[in-house]
Amino acid sequence: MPTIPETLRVDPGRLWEDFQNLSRFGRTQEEGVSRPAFSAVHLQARAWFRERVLAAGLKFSVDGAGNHSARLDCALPAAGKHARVLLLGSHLDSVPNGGRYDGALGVLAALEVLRVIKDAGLALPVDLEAIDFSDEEGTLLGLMGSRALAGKLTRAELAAPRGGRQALLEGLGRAGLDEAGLLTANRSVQQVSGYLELHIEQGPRLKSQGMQIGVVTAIVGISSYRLVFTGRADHAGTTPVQDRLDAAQGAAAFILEARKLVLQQFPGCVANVGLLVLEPGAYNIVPQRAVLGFECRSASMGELERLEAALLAQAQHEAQRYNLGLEAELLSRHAPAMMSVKVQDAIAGAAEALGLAHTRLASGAGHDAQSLASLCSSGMIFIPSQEGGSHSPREHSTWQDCLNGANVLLGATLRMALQQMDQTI
Ligand code: HGY
Ligand code: MN
Ligand code: MN
Repeated sequence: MPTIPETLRVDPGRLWEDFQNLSRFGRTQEEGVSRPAFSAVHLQARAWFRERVLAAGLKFSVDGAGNHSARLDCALPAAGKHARVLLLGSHLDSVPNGGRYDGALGVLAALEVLRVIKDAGLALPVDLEAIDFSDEEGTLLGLMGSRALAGKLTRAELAAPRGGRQALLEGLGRAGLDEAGLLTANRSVQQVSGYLELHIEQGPRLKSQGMQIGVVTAIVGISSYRLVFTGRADHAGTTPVQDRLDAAQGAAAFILEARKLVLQQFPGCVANVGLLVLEPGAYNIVPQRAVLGFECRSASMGELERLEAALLAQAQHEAQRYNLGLEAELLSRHAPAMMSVKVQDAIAGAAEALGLAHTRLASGAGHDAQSLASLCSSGMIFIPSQEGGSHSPREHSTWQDCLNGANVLLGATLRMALQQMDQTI
C-alpha cells in the first residue's frame, strides 16, 4: 500500500468559519438550531453548502433523493472513468431546537477533507464525495436520503411516513423532488467503495472514559409507531369521573408502564413517547382520542421485535383497563447495523497516528451509516459530547475534539482509499 501522507491536517480556521456560518441557519434563541428537513432554513443551509462546494472548485450535484454532494475526481488514471467513489458525509437537517453539531460537523468535515486532498494534489485509487443526506432526523420519514441511495427505500414507507404523508409531499415539493426520484436515487457497490461519517457521540461515554475518539462498532435498530387510544368526548363538568371513556387515561398509563417495562424487562433498550396529541383538545371536553408517536430501540433485531411486541401488549392492556379502542401502526423499522471491521481498523489507525486515545463502542443513536452498511464498507467516528447532551441547545463538543475528529476522518479516508476497500462488506 502506498505510504499515507501522515502530515496532512484539516485547516482549523476554514473549518471553524464554515461551522460558525452554517450555525446561523435556523439559529434559535437558546443558541440551538431548527432546520427540519426541507424547511426554508434547511434549503437555505443547503444553498450555502452548494456555494462553499463551488468556491472550493469541487463538482456539485443533487440526486433524486435531494442528497447534496461535493465531488473530487482524484482517482488515478488507472482507475479510468469507472472509478468508484468513497463517500464521506452526514446530514444538515436537524430536530426542532436541536444542537449545532449533530450532522453539521460531519458534512463540514467531509467537505474540508476533500479540500485538503485537492489542495495537496493527491491522486487516489478512488474519487471522493462529501454528501449531505436528506431527512436523516425523521421529520418526514427518517434516514430518507441514505436509504434512497442504498436502494432500501420502499413505496410502503413513502405511503405512511412518520411525519405524515402531507408533510412529506409538501417537503418534497419545496425541494423540487418527487417520489419517483426518491426511488431511483440508488447506487451500486460497483459505484461506491465505502462510507465514513464523523459525528458527535450524543451521549456521556467517551467523556466519562477520558477518550478522544470513538470507533463505532454497531448502530442501534429503531422502530417507530403511531398509537391511537379512542374513548368518548363528554362534558368535563357534568360527566361523572367513573363513567368517562377518557383516552388521556389510557395514554398516560401506557407512557408510565412502558418506562417500567423497559427498565425491568429490556435493560439494554430504550423507548420514548415523543408526540402526544389529545383530541378534540379543549379544557372542558373529556379527550376522545389520544394520538401517540413513539420509538423503541435495540442493538439486536430479535430483541427489537420482542420489545415492540411487549409494548404493544402493554398498550392493549391499558386500552382494556380504561374501556378504550386502540389502533397501532408500525411506521418504520430501521434494522441495527454492524460497522465494517476493516473500516473500524482504518479509523483506529488514523487515531493512533494522531496519538489520540480511542475506544470502540456501539451507537445508541441512529445514523445514515446504518443505511450505507448494507451497500458498502461503512464506519463512523465519534467525538465526545460535553455533558452527553444532544437534540437540544445543550449539545456541545470542544473545538479541539471537533478538529481531532476531522483529522481522524482525513486519516481514515486516506487509509480506506489507499487500501482500495474491496467490495465485500
Ligand atoms: O434519532 C437519532 O438517533 C438520530 O439522531 N437521528
Ligand atoms: Mn445525526
Ligand atoms: Mn440527531
